[in-house]
Amino acid sequence: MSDRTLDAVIVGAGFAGLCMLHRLRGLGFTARVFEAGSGVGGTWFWNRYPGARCDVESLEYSYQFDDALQQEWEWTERYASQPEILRYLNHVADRYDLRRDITLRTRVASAIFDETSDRWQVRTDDGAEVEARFVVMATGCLSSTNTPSIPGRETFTGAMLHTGNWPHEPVAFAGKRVAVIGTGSSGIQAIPLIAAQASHLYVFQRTANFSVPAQNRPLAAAEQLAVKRDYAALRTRGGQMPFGFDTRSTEVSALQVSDAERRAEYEARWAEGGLPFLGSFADMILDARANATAADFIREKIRGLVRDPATAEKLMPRGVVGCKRLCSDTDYFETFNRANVTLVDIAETPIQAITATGVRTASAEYAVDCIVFATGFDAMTGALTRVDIRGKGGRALRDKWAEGPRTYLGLSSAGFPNFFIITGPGSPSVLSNMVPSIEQHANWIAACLDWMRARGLSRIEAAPDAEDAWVAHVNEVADATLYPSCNSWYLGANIPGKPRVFMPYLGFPAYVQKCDEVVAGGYEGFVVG
Ligand code: N01
Repeated sequence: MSDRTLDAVIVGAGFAGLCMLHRLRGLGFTARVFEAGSGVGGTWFWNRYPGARCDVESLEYSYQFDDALQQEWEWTERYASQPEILRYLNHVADRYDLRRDITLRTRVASAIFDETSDRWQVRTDDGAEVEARFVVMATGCLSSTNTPSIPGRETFTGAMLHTGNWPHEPVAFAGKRVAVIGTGSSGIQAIPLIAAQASHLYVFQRTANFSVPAQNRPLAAAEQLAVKRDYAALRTRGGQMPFGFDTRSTEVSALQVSDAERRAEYEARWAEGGLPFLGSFADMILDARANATAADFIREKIRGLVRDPATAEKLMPRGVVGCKRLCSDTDYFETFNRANVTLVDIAETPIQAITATGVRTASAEYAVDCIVFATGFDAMTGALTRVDIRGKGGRALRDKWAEGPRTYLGLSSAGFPNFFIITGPGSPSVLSNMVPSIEQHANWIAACLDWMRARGLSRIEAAPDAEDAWVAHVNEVADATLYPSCNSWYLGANIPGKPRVFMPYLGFPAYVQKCDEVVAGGYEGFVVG
């Protein structure tokens, strides 16, 4: 092995890359992280739009690898804001002295596997090359932004922003006419804050979304202390829930209880706030009739929150609660009661063009100074396929995945030895609390490298038959739910031409058990040598 050969190159310095680096260094491996941004933080570095905050509670959306860290870090709100999470990640980078192995402002352009040496040749966009035994993609599930190619976009003379790639300097909306295109989680968070500043805000909505109130609040010291007295209990509880955090999920069917009991449960969850709404009943995402009871409840709430009945009607989602990711908001629906906010239903009157001065739909032209794209991401695969990754026989990952991603456990893809993905397609990832999922993967990968080192092994890759069986299993689990029934980004349906394949794996506890069994079986389903 040449002196220049690293044990691992890690791509990305968000939650995943930082944790992976810490884990590998702790086992005595050499590793370097390459990060395109000018700072660490990943998602929380790029998504700086007004209102950006996590919708998993801060006490659970945090690392658990070091009890001292989770004891000492003080969260100030129930749901942490983007600046606070970014501070936390910078603290982690400093606390564990990670920065010396992180190269910022450097994008990995290609990673080519050399079959004769079992080494990856990794090239960065500045033309530098580095050799590594392993590559770990810690590139995030929601990091490759999607800006729709609306005709005339390049002719717009005002400012154009994307929530997922927000400027570092403050953006002043005061006195400005603003268009927000998109009403997913990002749009729903940003819209109330932009509305509070802009002279007029036009919200261009293609599909109305289900959203529940976050009920965010300052985190009381006593509440934080109570969790910290027995942090392990909260982590264990979260790990046993389908989404990997404490949704207070029940085993009860929405169809087995009386109307009054069902309503009481929804009211309690609404008042409690946030994503645990999905834990109201066990069959929420499994049974269309059960789900319809939740959909009716949320629509009734919207009717009560929005004064103008015609606007309320347009804001009412028609589909399945949770099929597109459930949003969590602060005053989203109430924002449409403001005189300076107009909802433009682009399902009814589609956007035809962006002009020099605004947005033109089939029925009107809206003059604006600024357009905010809250139009999401090429989720789960975009950040992987934009890197030129070539495995055995020079085969490109993007070619292998042309009909949709194929992985074993979401961690590895056949034909790409010594190559790992953190929270890749086929793992719980975006259907789970990302931080525990990331840690579980980083731990699994680090233990795998350690196991190989102890046995003098130089190569590990997914066996094609194990991968085929896993892909079939991921689909089988998804097909037993309501998830495939809508055009969500979980299915790639938000990106024109992207194959329609359900990408995440539902069921965090079963998944962790499977990963543990694979290890116990001597890395069952992998070919090692
Ligand atoms: O993106 P999205 P996001 N013309 O894809 C619309 C996480 N997240 O950035 O539904 C017009 O959900 C699109 O319309 P439609 C979370 O996992 C978490 O908001 O396709 N409109 C939709 O309304 C989330 O799910 C947090 O019809 C177009 C919107 O743009 C994920 O990130 C906060 C369009 C995109 O919604 C992505 O959320 C933020 C077009 N051509 C994000 N193309 C929290 O933790 C798309 N749209 C709280």
